[in-house]
Amino acid sequence: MEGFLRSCSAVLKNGSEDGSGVHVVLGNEACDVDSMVSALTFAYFLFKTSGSEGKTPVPVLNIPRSEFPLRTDNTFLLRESGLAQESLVFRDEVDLLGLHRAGRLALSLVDHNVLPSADSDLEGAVVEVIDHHHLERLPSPSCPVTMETVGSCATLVTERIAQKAPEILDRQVAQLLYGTIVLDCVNMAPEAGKVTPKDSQYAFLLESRFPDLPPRGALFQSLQSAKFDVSGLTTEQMLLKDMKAASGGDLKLAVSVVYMTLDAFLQRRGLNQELCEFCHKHRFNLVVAMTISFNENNEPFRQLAVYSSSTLYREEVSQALERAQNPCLNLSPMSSPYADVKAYLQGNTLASRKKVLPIVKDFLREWERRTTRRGDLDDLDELEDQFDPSRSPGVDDDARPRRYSASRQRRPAAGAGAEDSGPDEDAQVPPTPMNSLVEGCPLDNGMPRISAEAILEKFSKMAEAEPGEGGAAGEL
Ligand SMILES: [Mn+2]
Repeated sequence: MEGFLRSCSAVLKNGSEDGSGVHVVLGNEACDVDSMVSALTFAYFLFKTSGSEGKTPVPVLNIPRSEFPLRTDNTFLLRESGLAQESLVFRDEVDLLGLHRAGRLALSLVDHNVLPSADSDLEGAVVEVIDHHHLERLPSPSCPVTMETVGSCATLVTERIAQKAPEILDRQVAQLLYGTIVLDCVNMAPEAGKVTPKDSQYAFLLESRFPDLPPRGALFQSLQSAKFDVSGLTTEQMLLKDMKAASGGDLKLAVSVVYMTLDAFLQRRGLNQELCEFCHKHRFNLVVAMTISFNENNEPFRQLAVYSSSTLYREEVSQALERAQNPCLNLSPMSSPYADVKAYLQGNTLASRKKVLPIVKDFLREWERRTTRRGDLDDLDELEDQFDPSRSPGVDDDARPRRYSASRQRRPAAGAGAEDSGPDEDAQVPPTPMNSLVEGCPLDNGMPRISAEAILEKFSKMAEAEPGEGGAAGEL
């Protein structure tokens, strides 16, 4: 598998010279574990069985490479299976449209069955579909479709391999497929309502052929934890993973959920500098970091930090949070190693970001009213200077968007698993897929209890909240 993957990037480089064909296997834009593994293993199957009519099979992960570290469950399974990220090919590394226009592209879709509108020009290249989502494509003689509503698309790829070329199934390929099926089918628990007889059949087949695969319960737990493990991320990646942006008047801020203790977060080397750079790069004046961790009884433990290089903004937002009554956050100050960071223990452990964001937005509306009514730009700068005489105007002015120019940021691309799609929010970066941690996340009330009731309740809620197919929430 590794050798095959390494040859793929070489093929893309050399192919541009010799004009040979490429058969790309493409997963969906959420690039969850199922999409990644289905693309890798189906392309490998085509490669080993010479099933591509002279074109070289290449699995392509449907996100830019820079976003891959945020998919911590993907990176975990890849690492556990002994594959290197470097050997993967990402969407921003291959010109699919160019290849198609040159008549050199064949495209197989796995884990989705229609191309998003932005890719509709590639439709002519689609030669096959393997998917487990609701079918939105008309069958055609030129494009065979394998669609079954099983728990995981990886089950359908396993079936194809088992029926057509069982000899190519080695332990590495088996572990990728097995991990994906177990994750998508919620540890094969019937109560979760995901697993089908076919998923069980092929999970069992993989287990019997490779008895040394990790036990399914342990594998499921480690994949589930990997989803929430941010320890390998940079500070910027941590803040982006589950971020919502909001603005009012001249103030643009981010509210990020960070899955570690605040103490550990604040102890990260160079944190103050990294927060400062984060604000500059993403044009925020302030960041609220809401940390969540779990005690030995798996009860959630919440802390909260407010960062801004501007004392005025930092104090105003902190006071709004301290004074909040709906709900009361029950904040008690903690010591902070940085003057630009206010740190709190959040006594109200039930107040997730879903509860905190409205408080922040209320404040922003009020702030906009207050500062706009003041009218004269200079008044506010004077006021701010009173709060923060050490402020460096050059730096701060650059970081702060121009007042009264509350320009709308572009909406995140549809189909990218956009969960943060409230109409009144500015989202500067596309949100991470829904299988990452957003509000109402399964961990908000403790580690997941895999009981029938808990899962059924969670899933019926998710089904209500997310009627669309194709996003990663539909996958969990
Ligand atoms: Mn899937």
